[in-house]
Amino acid sequence: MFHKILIANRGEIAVRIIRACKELGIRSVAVYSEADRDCMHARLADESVCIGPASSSLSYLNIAAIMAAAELTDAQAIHPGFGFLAENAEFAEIVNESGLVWIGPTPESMRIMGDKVTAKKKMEIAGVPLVPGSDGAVKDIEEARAIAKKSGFPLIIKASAGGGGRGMKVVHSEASFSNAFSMCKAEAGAAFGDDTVFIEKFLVEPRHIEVQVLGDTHGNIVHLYERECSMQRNNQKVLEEAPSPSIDAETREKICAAGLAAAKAVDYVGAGTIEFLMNADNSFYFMEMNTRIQVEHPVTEWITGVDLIEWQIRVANGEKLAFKQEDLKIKGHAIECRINAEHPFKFTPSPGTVELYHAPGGRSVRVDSHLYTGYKIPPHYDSMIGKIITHARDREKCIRRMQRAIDELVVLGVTTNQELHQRLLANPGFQKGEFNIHFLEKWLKQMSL
Ligand code: MV4
Repeated sequence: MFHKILIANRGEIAVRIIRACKELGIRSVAVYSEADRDCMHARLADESVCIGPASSSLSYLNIAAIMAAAELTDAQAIHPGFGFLAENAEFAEIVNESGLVWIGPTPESMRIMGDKVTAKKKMEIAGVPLVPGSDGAVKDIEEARAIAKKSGFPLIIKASAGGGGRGMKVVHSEASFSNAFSMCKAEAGAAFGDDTVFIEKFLVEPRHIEVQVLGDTHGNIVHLYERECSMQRNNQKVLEEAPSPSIDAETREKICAAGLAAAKAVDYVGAGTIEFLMNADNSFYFMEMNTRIQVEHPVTEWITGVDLIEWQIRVANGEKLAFKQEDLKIKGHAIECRINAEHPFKFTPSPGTVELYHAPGGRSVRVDSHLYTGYKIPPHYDSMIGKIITHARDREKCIRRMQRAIDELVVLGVTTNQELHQRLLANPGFQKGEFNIHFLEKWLKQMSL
């Protein structure tokens, strides 16, 4: 096993990875920006190295500084967490070529999945269902018009180098199509340095369901069932759960098999997620693959009993998966609420000093957070300050447990989205499991707080 791992991230996920390292007897190296000197991850790690100023581009995205920190501390492997450099194939390659171990998939599979047109081609060959639309990239406006005429409206134009909601445009009628197409292409070129775009039929009220996969370097790949991630606003998930409350056993088997086929098509190594959109009739389509650990991984950990960060590290070390697909069964239900330092209904960020922090506890409650009383939340990074995860035998009990856990949380000094969660958990539509990706935004509009 590795004797030392560098964690190229900050905050909650860095703390999560440091904890896994400690439990495995691996020394940890934290990197931190000048704004993060007093951040929990820098304190919890065995060693900490400052890698630059507050601005992410000069610190957590600064490859040279991170590699220098790894060299200085004699780290053997690098865990990227999520966000920042986690899906940067070039960084993964630099890590590997420096004789260090990248705790993640091969740069090759990162590149394939990072390019949505290439990813869709792979998925088509693997027999994974795709949203009807253009056959790959759309070269020019003439070709685009022909496809639009054939598939009809609404449709969606997506940048091949985009993802996670970046670089896409929904078009409702022919009148606005040409403009939207040129705009999307130009914006993609400016944002990603690649103006390749493709077209899909726009699914009107889908759910976002994603399948967790895990592969080792010996060719073993398993799925760890699905997560329901439809509860989102502005492409930011707010609450996730596993299993999905809206699918039956038969649909579950199908979507998990599709996720597994997707992972196998790229000989996937490590933890990854296949995102699908699902219609009301339970038909589903591949959207994209995230080649990283995700924020919402704890709900999967809880229903399967698998420590995903531990297994990311183990497979990076060349170990074989110690369980087979048939060993993995769903146990109960898990929900995660993301706690953000922001206004609960206006969503404006709320950095500043945490005057008091009291975390919920008790039976079947997990809190993943880097918060402590006196901590000064810097304004430079994501507003997520922690996650509360609950587990129970069934969904109803799990919701009740989450309600009491959210009520127990105390964060003074900054504003959090605690009240949003309280209202959401009490919402009949949520409680019935009857929602799609537009539910939260529509509901917020109605409330007009
Ligand atoms: C779509 C779609 C509807 N139809 N594609 C948003 C994130 C990125 N992964 C792709 N996204 C979407 N693609 C087709 N053909 C709707 C979305 C979408 C969405 C998807 C999942 C969760 C939240 C979303 C919010 C807005 C749009």
